Amino acid sequence: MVPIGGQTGLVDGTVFDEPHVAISTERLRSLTEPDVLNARIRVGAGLTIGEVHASCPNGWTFAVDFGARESATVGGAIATNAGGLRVMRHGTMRRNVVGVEAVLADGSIVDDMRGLDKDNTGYDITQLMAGSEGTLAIITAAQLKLVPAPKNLCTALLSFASRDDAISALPPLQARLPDIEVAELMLREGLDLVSTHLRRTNPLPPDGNAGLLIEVPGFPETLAAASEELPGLIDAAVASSLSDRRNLFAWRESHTEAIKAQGSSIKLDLSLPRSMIGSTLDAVDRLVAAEEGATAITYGHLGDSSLHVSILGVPDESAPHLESLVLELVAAVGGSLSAEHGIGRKRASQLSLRRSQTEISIMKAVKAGLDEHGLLNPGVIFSI
Ligand code: 2HG
Ligand code: ZN
Repeated sequence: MVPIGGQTGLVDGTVFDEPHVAISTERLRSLTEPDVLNARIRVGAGLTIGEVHASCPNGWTFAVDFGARESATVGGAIATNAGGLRVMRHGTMRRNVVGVEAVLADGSIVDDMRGLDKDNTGYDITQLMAGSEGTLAIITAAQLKLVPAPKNLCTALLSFASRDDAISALPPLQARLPDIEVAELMLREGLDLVSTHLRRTNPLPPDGNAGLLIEVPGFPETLAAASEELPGLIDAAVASSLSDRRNLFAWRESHTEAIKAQGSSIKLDLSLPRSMIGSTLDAVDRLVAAEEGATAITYGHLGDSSLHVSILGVPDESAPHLESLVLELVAAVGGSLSAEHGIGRKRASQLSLRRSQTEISIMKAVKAGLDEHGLLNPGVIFSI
């Protein structure tokens, strides 16, 4: 049984060659009146993240947000513990879901929709379901947390002379602006692809090689004062209207499509200790440079130290070798081979690069306890 949400994942969590029953959650569209007093919204698993945003009452918002918001569903986002653009401030789906209703492999229904912030009465079933990738239960509804919507948001693209300058700029910026919600890294190569794809001029100045998309509650003057004297800063484009803001976000959110338009690529979704980002990316660049015709397009969630690296131009026969070299490098510095898209079927054979045998045994014991016949999403997380 393969649960299907919006199918926006990258690791084949809903793709299965063997005969199977696909269970779509698209008709689970219940939506109750948002509960402002308790800052909660109760939704069916089939609503999209965009629909949840649109259902938030005035002055409140749902904090999880990402480019695939109009297709990705609540059930899938919980099952994969989706992250996205605001994790640095609000955490991943785990921190924003306070209850789930789900159907277990034996058909019983678990209704853990109580939604209290504190409830230490044994194991946390909702959190167990978050990130379980459809292997423990099929999520049918959820109780989500609402957060106060920031009053004024300042959105800007800061351009830097080098990638290292952009990476080093984040800690001083955060120290001056503790509420930064978005800090997304984009590099010249990626922006060049997006610029061709969107038929717009690259927003970086000619001597700029890296951009940081920043969003922070406050006014442009506050951001200007905080970014003054950042080493390597060469330009700042501040949004002065909603359409400016949309355009700035489009540069970041169009990376996936622009890369896809180039053909097949090795797609990596890496999480790294912040202190290791610069040196690891340098090492990845060296590995990629050794492969003739290959280019790495790196971009993503600098704010929470997770980056997408898509490697273009690698022949199919050398792709697995290059991919494992990069993943071993990431594991060696204490990074993760899946920051936000999960293990799925694609990375199941690589789980032990990141998790110990003891951890894998714990996960398998939980799986066996809830789904003894292995009916739910076989081959996901653990190879068959
Ligand atoms: C993003 O951050 C998504 O844009 C997709 O996680 C990443 O396409 C990708 O590699
Ligand atoms: Zn991402």
